[in-house]
Amino acid sequence: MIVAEAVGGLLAAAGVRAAFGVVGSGNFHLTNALVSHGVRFVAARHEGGAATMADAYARMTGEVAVVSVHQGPGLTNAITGLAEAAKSRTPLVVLAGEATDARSNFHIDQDAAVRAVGAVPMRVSDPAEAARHTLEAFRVARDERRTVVLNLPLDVQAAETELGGERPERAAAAVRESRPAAPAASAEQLDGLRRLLDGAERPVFVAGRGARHARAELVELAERTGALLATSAVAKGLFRGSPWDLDVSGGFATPLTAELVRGADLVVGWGCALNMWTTRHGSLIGPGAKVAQVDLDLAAVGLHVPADHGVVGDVAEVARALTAGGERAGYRSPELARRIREEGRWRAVPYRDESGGGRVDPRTLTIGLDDLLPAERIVATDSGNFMGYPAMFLDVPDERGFCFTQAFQAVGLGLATAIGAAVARPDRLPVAALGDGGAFMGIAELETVVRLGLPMVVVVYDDEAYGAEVHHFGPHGHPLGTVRFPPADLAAIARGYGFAAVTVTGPADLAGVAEWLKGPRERPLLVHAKVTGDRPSWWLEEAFRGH
Ligand SMILES: Cc1ncc(C[n+]2csc(CCOP(=O)(O)OP(=O)(O)O)c2C)c(N)n1
Ligand SMILES: [Mg+2]
Repeated sequence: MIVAEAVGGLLAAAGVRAAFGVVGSGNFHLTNALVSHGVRFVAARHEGGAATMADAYARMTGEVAVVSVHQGPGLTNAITGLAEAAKSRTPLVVLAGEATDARSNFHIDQDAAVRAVGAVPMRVSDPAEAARHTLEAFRVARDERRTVVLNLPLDVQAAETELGGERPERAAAAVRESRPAAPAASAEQLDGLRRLLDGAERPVFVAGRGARHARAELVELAERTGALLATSAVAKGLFRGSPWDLDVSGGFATPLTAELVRGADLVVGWGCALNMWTTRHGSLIGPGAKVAQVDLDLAAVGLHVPADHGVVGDVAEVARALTAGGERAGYRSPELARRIREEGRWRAVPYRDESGGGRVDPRTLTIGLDDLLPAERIVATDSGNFMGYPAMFLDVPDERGFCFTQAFQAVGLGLATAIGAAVARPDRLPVAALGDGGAFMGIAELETVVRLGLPMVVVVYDDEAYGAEVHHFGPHGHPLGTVRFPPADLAAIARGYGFAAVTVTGPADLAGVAEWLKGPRERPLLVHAKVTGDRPSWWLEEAFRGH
């Protein structure tokens, strides 16, 4: 057996179930070996798409996903998606062919390229060590939550190896079964947090990515301590169903949520960085409020806003350790329960519908879609001026109903995100919300949606512009010719790919979406929404402040 085949077999034995990639000569045998060992392989049309599909799949399943790319340009095409995954601590193993001979057209310094974006370069450098190197890459990805690029020099891939005997299989199974224990929080750190919770009149929990497995524990602790429950954007949906759910804290927060977080006397970040987005540059932390953070990583404590107290440990275990104790009403009152019920969602915030002249108000569009689309949905959004509309107005059933690949703030990842999420959750209707700029940037993957038979709804908020730039620079009188585009018939383009398509120029056109939903949904649907473009979003102004 050659090394390339052995590596694929080992990753399957370690528990990998899905791989995404673009196959060239340098990853052909690797990819076929994955497939022959039962791993599902999704062929993307661009490596950037493959990386983001894998990222989204890993986020929505909690599994390690594999990306498979050709040496050199196959890897560089994937780099933007890998930067997003690395920043988000998504566990990925990227199998990259490698031309080590500097005279090869395909040669680049692959270690330097991936290290530059925060991924971890590793290598199968010796056929005799292929099992050890491969399983170590898998272990680092899973247990250290890293995006690992496993370089596979072409000559090493082609070398014969003794692998395939019982020992490597057993080693892979051992890695599959092993789970290192999270660091146990110290009694002193736990006591400190208990004192803060027991002394707080108005505690708010803000749960992030590191809390997505800990809903039950946090709901119970919040019950005892009288805390209200919010999340960062990446954990949106975690507390759905609780009457004390404030939804997302930060740029997407409703006026009520912003008011209540700002009014807290204790904010506890649970597996949550409390970054500039989640705290609106710190402005959602009230002047006298105490801040505590619970995180696996000590370095996360106090990184973005000053923290009064840090607990290093697993969110669920820490919450469980604090659940016993006296009950407090805390921030919870019948009056607040009523306000959260009545004002706690963006839909309840009044606005004037500005649809007209052949264009639909993006708020009206999104509320209309929220009414029509089944509740069992999985929403992915691209980046841009439009992105708050789907993030704020489309409700999601739980934390696995929203996939937000925006740690790198790259435009163009939205469609691939929706594909990875759709592969992860075939039971949910996938919804991709894109701007026209992001739609054109990631457009190659429309073919992937059709080929995979995904019953996806792709909504394009088309303002014929890079609206983010228009709104940022327009008011200062700068020329905007570089960021405006002529109308493009995105519905026709989508039909060319094999989509069904509806053009929406006013609220009445949503009838076309209802029609599609009633049908067999054999083809995916693209909703080409010609949106009004005169309204800048203040959440994007927030983003520009962070540049
Ligand atoms: C890869 C990448 N290129 C450029 C940018 C800068 N940028 C931020 S928003 C934006 C416009 C996106 O346009 P569109 O998708 O139409 O959304 P809109 O802002 O119009 O709602 C651009 C070019 C970026 N963030 N990422
Ligand atoms: Mg646009």
